[in-house]
Amino acid sequence: MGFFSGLKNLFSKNKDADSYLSGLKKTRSSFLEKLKKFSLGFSGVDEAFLEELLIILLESDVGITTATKIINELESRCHKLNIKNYADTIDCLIAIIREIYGENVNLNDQDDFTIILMIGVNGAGKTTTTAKLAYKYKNEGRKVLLAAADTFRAGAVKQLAIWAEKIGVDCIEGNDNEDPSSVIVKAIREAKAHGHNMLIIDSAGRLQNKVNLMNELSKMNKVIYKEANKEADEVLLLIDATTGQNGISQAQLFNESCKISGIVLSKLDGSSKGGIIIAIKDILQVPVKLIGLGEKKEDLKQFDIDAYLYSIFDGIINE
Ligand SMILES: Nc1nc2c(ncn2[C@@H]2O[C@H](COP(=O)(O)OP(=O)(O)OP(=O)(O)O)[C@@H](O)[C@H]2O)c(=O)[nH]1
Ligand SMILES: [Mg+2]
Repeated sequence: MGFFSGLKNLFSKNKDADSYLSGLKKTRSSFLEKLKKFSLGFSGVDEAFLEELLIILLESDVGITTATKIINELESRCHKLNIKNYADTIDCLIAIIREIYGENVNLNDQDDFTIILMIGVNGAGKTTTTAKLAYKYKNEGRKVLLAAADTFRAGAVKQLAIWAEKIGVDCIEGNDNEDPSSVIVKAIREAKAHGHNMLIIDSAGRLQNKVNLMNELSKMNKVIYKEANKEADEVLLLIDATTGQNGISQAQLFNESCKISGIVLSKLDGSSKGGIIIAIKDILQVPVKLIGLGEKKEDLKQFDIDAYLYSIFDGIINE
């Protein structure tokens, strides 16, 4: 059984299969379009093929370091295994990408009082994802409290408060220009007083190169530690999938001021360049834990590398 057949088998049992297929439609058709020309007149894994494949990987935001690693491994493996036809070459390519990514890592959300902090640049999807997570955990029977700690952007607190009302969860609303750390303190005290077992903190958008704003993040982390006697269970960095390679430097710089535990890749439905997932994991060793596949509250899915690869490569190999 080829590697891709194994993925297909796993995919048929995945409850999010339809969402993956429709959410990754753009990435898939862009990939199919580009790889299609290889299937006709394929003459083996030669220099011209590898060069063109490298370009396709770069165009999909895999990044030069990771793309080169994939290409080198493909060349040596196809040579070693004497792979000569198109289908086996693509099968081998998918297996290599899967190996480079590694295993799926679930959200660390089992604590009796779970704290999740959302961070990221402006407009990346923090507030929407906070709401989507609140919806998910409410459905799982958790008592959810949201902390609207974006006191910086006008209307940001209201935006989350409206979501909270729609979903039916509690929300601590910061006042305009209030220190976000003070909103966090209030929220942790509220959660402890009223038995909330899931606190999700939405924070203001910040550029990764603005030192003061990045320092504010470390302060927020310290306050969490002081009030809750533990670090946040998850510090999730939101990256907009349409951002491109800048997402890598965002992840690098955010990780320096505030240890990130996972990435949420938002707006994957609007992007044809899902390759950034592989690059981030390979370069920073930070796993992608969630993906955003739309604007609605149910459009957040747990990231699954097998489902992701299947959805991107579906239709490329005729089995
Ligand atoms: N298509 C699509 N749109 C999304 C997704 N996630 C967020 N959005 C949209 O992206 C826009 C920005 O989302 P927000 O959640 O407000 O982003 P933010 O990071 O909180 O923004 P700031 O608070 O301004 O920094 C909104 O219009 C969302 O509806 C997604 O997965 N898919
Ligand atoms: Mg926001």
